[in-house]
Amino acid sequence: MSYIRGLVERLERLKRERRAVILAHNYQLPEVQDVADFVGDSLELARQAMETDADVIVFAGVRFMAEMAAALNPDRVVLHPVPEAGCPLADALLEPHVTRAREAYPGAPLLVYVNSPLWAKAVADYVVTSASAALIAGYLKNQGYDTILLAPDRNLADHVALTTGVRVVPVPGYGHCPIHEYLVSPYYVRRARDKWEERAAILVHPEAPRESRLMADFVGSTSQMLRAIQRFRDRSVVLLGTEEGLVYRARRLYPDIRVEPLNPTAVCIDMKKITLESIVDALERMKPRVTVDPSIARRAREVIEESVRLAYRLRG
Ligand code: CIZ
Repeated sequence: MSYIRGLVERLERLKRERRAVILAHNYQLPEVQDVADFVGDSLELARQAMETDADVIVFAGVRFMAEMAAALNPDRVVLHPVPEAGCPLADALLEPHVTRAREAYPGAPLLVYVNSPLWAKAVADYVVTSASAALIAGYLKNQGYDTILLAPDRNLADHVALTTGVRVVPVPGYGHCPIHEYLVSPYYVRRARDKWEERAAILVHPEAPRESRLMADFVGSTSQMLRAIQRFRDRSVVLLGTEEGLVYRARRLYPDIRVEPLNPTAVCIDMKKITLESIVDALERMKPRVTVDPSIARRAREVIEESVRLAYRLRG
């Protein structure tokens, strides 16, 4: 038997024995997406986990995602195969940033992006995804707030400010995802336009810099991009301006549409730390387990649940 077939068979056997599901983020390696029970964005996955009757969740993604899944599923074992798979954007947010921002802007609601540590979700007024941030900011504007705080991505804060007209203060001022900031930069968008002109549809993530967003045909989260691809099926190619792993997912969903990465070097090495071998190993040893402080997890869960309910209501 081939090495890979043997590995996948071991994985399937362990999954049955442990009553486990594998959740994989849209940015995971193709072979990890292939063995996953669900592939999606971080919040979709954490909520998906709540709907399964599995005893064990193997989270193939970065640490903040695994922690959110653990917080939303307190009665299940959550395994994160490579705990050092972190997120520099999430790690940029520290407690003094929040304290100082709350002091500087008293009464301003704090929106915390899912790409953040669990403690920050627990102290947030709302937890937002890149898809729900503008909706919730618009709702707050209608409630009379003219200033809101958004942590930790400054580009998402700018995107929300531009699309809603609300004053959005980024907390801290410099938080960014290096992949989107440097590898979905205006240079790569211009390079694609020079090559393809209007024959390409360019879709970029809100974590990309303002100039990249302004030149794109569409700006949205990974799940919004996946849905939007169909709208551009008349173009010669759809270019995804985000971590390149999303292209594999998109090609599986739309085999008849040509989908390419805007920049094939936009690779998040933390996302790629989760391998098939590490998943098999985690299931075999039933570790590394994700442990979260129960009181922080409870408060984070309440804020996430309330925010999700509000976003669904606002979407109509
Ligand atoms: O929340 C997520 O999964 C991330 C990191 C991005 C997105 O747009 O889905």
